[in-house]
Amino acid sequence: MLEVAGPPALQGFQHVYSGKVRDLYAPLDESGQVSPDRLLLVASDRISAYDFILDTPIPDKGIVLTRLSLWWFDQLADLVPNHVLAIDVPDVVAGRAVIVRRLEMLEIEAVARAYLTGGGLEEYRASGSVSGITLAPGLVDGSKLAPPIFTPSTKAPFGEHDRPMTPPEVEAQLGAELAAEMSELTCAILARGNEIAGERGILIADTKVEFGREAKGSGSLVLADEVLTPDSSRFWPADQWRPGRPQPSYDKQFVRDWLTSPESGWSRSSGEPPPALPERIVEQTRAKYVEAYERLTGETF
Ligand code: Q0Z
Repeated sequence: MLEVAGPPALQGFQHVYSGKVRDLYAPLDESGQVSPDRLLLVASDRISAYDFILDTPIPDKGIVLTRLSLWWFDQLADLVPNHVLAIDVPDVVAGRAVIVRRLEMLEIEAVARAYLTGGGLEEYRASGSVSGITLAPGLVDGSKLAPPIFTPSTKAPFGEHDRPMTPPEVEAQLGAELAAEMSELTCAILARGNEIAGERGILIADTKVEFGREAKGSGSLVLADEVLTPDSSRFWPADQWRPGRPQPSYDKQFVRDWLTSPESGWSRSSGEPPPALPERIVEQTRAKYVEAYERLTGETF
């Protein structure tokens, strides 16, 4: 079995866990003990499409997304505290890693939707509602939902899909007070995100955030993980938004179009992993990540 390079060994850190595109490490102290209160979160250049991790990395993607998350944490600082402690990290992961506060994570994917698509659209078509919220009739793929709605899901084991949760399920797990706080914060984060992104030609259809707490069973919510990146959110080019059809993806459209074109020789239904991307598609995709970063932040990458 051919495997892509695993997470790099980092001097002074112990590898804890790898997700699809990011790696988690625990800092070691002078005596080699694992730090109980900090983690190192590393964003790789890996990219996923159609539920596969592609063999071809996108150069600088990890840096771009890390810098974008850090920028959003600042934009959201008056709404919610976050887990970031420091950005002085080992040279091999410079720019694409952050030292974060180790939190007690809540086992719920906090999702908010400002536009209807994907799993939310499927649920609406089947039942007229999403996560227990009845929506107006006649909505289509890409319809705007104002204000955004909270559509939480269970954290599925690696490789499985998350399952939608109803409000009573969330309340049973968190209690009414924390459930309300999670719902309000998640929607406020997406609303703030769209206020800012909308002025800069980008719509954020939906987003997934993760929350933790300082200590188990106590304290209010802290925003963890990444925030409002193209990996955790659907970014759409605002000038191409046409409700009633699938919207083009800001970041992944070149990858999707090439993979589903005859040129790739790949079929989504084949069960085969997708082929390596041509250099042209890699370059176009890298440019879209950089463009999103530059448009949103107003900074040059
Ligand atoms: C995040 C994940 C992965 C990246 C655990 N501040 C925190 N405290 C405790 N746990 C986490 C965080 Cl961010 C935490 N994840 C998801 C997995 C790479 C993020 F492999 N898991």
